[in-house]
Amino acid sequence: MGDGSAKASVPTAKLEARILEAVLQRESKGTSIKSINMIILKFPKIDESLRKCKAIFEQFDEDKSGAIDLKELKDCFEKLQVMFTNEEINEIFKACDLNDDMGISFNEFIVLLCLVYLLKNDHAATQSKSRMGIPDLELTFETLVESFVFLDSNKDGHVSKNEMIRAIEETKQSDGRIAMKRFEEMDWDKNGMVNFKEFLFAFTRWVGIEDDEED
Ligand SMILES: [Ca+2]
Ligand SMILES: [Ca+2]
Ligand SMILES: [Ca+2]
Repeated sequence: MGDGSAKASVPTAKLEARILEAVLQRESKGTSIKSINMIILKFPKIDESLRKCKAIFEQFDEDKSGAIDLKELKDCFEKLQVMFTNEEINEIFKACDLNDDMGISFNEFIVLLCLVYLLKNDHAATQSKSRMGIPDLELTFETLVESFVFLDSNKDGHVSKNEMIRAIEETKQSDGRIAMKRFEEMDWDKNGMVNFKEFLFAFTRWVGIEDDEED
């Protein structure tokens, strides 16, 4: 856990490109979030909702190993009626298995579901109101997407350090140093930019979700 080294694996590049494309598309629609304080005010609700996600996680961890393996993930998508090709599922699995232990832990699972939510944005909109049959969580995912869209003020799909600084400066009451620290935590590969996936991983830590938390 907590190993921040950049992964050199190429296979997820295609998926990363699709995520970026989906983020850019979503960004063109704007956001209702107007300040960092608005995001922070939503933390308790996000936290509560993501904790409920634990029950879903446990349900799909069929062998109760504490992690979701590739086969369990396939079953999971089937049950949620999320349609992906085998190749796509492999890519998503790899992209979200941040510590490369061939299992999706709880915080990795939250990121995974949120990415699925983002990627399934367009297709499912026509079918039903809920994309994945978990409306509560989807509302939270939407808040996370909106928060990212707000922070990425030039809408290029990445939150830069300057964008973070500007957002903090606009919020006079907020402690800029803490926010800067948070930016640095988010920027896993230390390239000065935070992509949507990095943002999500950081978020699962900010709201206090731990892997090995007691029920
Ligand atoms: Ca398992
Ligand atoms: Ca893992
Ligand atoms: Ca940007």
